[in-house]
Amino acid sequence: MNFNNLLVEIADGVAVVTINRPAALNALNKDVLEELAAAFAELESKGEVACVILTGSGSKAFVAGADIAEMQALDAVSAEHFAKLGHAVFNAIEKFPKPVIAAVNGFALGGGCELAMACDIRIAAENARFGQPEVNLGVIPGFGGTLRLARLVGKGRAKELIFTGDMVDAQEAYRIGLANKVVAAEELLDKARKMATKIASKGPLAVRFAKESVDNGLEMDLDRAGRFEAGLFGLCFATADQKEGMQAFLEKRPAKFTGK
Ligand code: CO8
Repeated sequence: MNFNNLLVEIADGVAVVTINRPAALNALNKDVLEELAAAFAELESKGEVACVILTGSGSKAFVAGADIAEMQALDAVSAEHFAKLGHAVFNAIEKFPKPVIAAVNGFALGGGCELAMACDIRIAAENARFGQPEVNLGVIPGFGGTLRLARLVGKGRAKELIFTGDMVDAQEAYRIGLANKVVAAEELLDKARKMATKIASKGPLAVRFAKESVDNGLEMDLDRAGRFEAGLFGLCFATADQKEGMQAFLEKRPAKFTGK
């Protein structure tokens, strides 16, 4: 998989996608967004990939935001178009049928924080900094920040972060539920790989259905969400993985899942 702004490596069931514009702190321009869409579309069809890690190149930034130089000249119509492109790409990552872990290796600001929030799990390096500083530029978060931040950390905290434009460090992000865990910067990719490999060893269809149930269930009332979950639970019993998983338990051996 060859891209101008991304590096993609696949090993042991895990794909690592690295946004590679370190001179601009991995800022998201139109090309990066389009390449991210293409990379995830290609990874979806790769049966050998069970989990994806998304990170930024260099030690300073995950992604320092949408590309301000590119955005500066937009008019109202093209800005809406750019925002819709970001929404489409981030929605595709959120709905990607395999888990996506953001390994946040420095600044995750504006569109960078929004991208990390579209991932299923965020592991933060000790030097990570999260924030939605768009008001400093006279704009609002436009790639889903007002929506996903409020869902992740609650309305009050989301409004404080968005209205002040303040950054929070990795420990504070962990405290408010924006980061799942904080690790030493030099261990970030190892820890992310370890978690991804563990997930990759589970029944892939079960993991996929669980992701669908959590994400969709949160947008439904409890009654409908319960019925949705029960339907997916039932669907598990149409898979070979359910038969293998339960048989392996009873035979006291590790399960060999096939994703079928
Ligand atoms: N866009 C473009 N270039 C950037 C960006 C960015 N977001 N962030 C950093 N860079 C560039 C700098 O311009 C600089 O380039 P150069 O070396 O050519 O001057 C290089 O990266 C290094 O940056 P700094 O010298 O500024 O590094 P510092 O360590 O001094 O500071 C910071 C690091 C604090 C991260 C600082 O770079 C910064 O504040 N960056 C901007 C952060 C920001 O405001 N992000 C939000 C952008 S807006 C956004 O994301 C909106 C998303 C929704 C869009 C909706 C569509 C319409």
